[in-house]
Amino acid sequence: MADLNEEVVLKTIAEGVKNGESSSGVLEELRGGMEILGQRFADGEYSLAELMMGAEIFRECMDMIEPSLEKNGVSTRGRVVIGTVKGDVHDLGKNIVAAMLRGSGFEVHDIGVDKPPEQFVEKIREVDADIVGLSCLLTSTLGSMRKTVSVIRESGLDIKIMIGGGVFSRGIESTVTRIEGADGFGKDAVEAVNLAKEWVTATP
Ligand code: B12
Repeated sequence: MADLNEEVVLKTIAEGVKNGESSSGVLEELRGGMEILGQRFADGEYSLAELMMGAEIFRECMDMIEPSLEKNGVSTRGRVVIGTVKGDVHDLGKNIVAAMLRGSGFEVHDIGVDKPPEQFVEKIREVDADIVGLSCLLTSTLGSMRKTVSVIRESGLDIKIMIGGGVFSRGIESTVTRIEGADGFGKDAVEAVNLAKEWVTATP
């Protein structure tokens, strides 16, 4: 993945899927590759074009993996609205979280990337969501994440707010407590699903 060897990556993933390898294990490996890719970009070894190519390979892999993530979604455990905050267009991680939540039986409404707080609020109202997930990858959009959390809180909606994204996993900001008003932080899609399950079970 980090070497952008599309042919090898796609072949390896296709074989893994065929042999029934664990989807989350495969995803973790891919994510590791993206980490290295990001580091090479940060070091000036890769250009933006290479970053974009990595994203494209990742997307192709997701197309192969997603059906196995989603196949065990049967009933609706709860409704989730998810999106990437304003100013940020990264969506690969958010899409994994959405797919895993769907696979665990949640009804997920993905509003996309670069979304202002008002659009989150509007969608939460429209679908009467139980949980909202906010994704953020850039240090420069952390303010946007904070604003979104506070606008949702000020709207008076009865909703659990989950935050996540590379900006946290990379350790730039340490923990969820840094964003006042959010109910929980998921470092990856598995944690996101666990939090969501915990919250809907706790609801009487
Ligand atoms: C791919 C990529 C891109 C692609 C994005 C394509 C797409 N459709 O998403 C493109 C090429 C468009 C891009 C653009 C840019 N990028 Co970029 N990008 C990356 C890269 C290499 C990988 C990100 C990724 O997808 N990782 C894989 C996914 C699976 O991981 P993830 O997002 O972390 O998601 C997991 C968890 O975080 C969590 N999670 C994610 N969302 C959520 C939500 C919730 C609710 C929960 C609970 C959990 C959760 O679960 C996921 C699955 O486990 C990172 C490097 C890195 N190490 O992150 C840089 C990186 C994020 N980008 C960076 C930069 C600087 C940019 C640009 C500004 C570059 C430029 N000069 O234009 C632009 C910004 C555009 C914008 N306005 O948003 C920097 C950010 C640095 C910083 N401190 O802010 C990074 C870190 C690279 C670097 N080391 O310099 N980028």
